[in-house]
Amino acid sequence: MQKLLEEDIERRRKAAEVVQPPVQKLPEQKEEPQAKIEEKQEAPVKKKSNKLFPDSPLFKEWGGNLSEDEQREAQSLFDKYGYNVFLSDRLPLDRAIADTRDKRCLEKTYPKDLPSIGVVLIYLNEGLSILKRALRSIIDRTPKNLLKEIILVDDNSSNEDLKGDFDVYVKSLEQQNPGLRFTRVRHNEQRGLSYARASGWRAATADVVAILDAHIEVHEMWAEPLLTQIKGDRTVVTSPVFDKVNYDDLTVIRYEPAAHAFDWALWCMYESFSDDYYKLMDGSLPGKSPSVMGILVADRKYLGEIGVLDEGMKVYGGENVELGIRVWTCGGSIEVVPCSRIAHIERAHKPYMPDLSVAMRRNAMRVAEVWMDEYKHNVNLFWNLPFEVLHLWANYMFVDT
Ligand SMILES: [Mn+2]
Repeated sequence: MQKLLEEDIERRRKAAEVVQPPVQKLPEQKEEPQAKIEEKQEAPVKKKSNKLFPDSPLFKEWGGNLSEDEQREAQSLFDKYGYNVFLSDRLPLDRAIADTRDKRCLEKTYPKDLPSIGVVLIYLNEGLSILKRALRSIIDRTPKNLLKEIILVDDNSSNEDLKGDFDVYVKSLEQQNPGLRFTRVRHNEQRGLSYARASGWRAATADVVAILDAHIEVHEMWAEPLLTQIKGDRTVVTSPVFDKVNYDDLTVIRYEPAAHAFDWALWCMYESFSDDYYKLMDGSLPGKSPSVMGILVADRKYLGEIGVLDEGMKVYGGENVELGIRVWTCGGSIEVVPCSRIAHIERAHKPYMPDLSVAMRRNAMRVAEVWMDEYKHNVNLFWNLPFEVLHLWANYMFVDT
């Protein structure tokens, strides 16, 4: 029973990592032909090497043309980061990505006097070129008059290149963009996502704060639709729609807009919008959502008024659900805004903590204890708490005698 439940949790965790929203299927084929053409073009030039890592998820679809040395390098970078840094290092920082918006988004116009935006990027041993590309996309694809500041929050990275090389890069961006304020926040111990996000919020000064992961690229016009919603109602906390960036070939796969919901594990999952939303027959319209997947864009002061985030949440998981409950309970609402899109790498594994389920369970218990009153038992039941206590007790008895 214990084992089965653990497997179920693991399965759900994995499903949530790669979960696809219910109403979609198109994009996968879109990018593939191009990748195949490239392989064909390069095939005659290079000698075919042996596949050194036939079981590695990195080489399942990608890397057929690499020499053995290159395979070794790519695999070791993949082990370290959970995505393809070997390829990222070879792609332009300002690479173009497909426009995945609904056509109706292209016809929309937005107010001229939108609030200013500050972007917070949280990182922990992120690939240097991945982080640079995120910055590049934000600077290139956010109107200069709206982008007030970028706040870089380092949750105690140990990688050397995030010290020297990255500092040099940020300095060069500062020189190229004199009107843009850069702020560095560094933690001297790992504080986890929730605390890191809140520390970024504390450093922000813009009207609106966008708290993003650092393994992203923003699409054209990502900011305007979000700022328009917040300008209309400062208590709306918004999320863009994520597109998936494959961890192996780094191509962008379109995701259909969907609400960000959660289950009794308090684990985030995609869910349909309300029936009323679909009656409008317009997929470019913002839809109400129970929670956010993680990334959020909100009025800075409003976020402060509702207490920002629960900084007692550790590592990862559940903090986004907590925010959802907090926002709705405090009189605000959450919207997913389809005309705003961000491409986000879904890692194969998270190098900073191989087993996240311990932190996830602890955080779920905490959310249940704080917010869920009599419903907290459902959460405890999902996480198998009664069995776990018995199990620990049994172990103790046996070891002790
Ligand atoms: Mn992420």
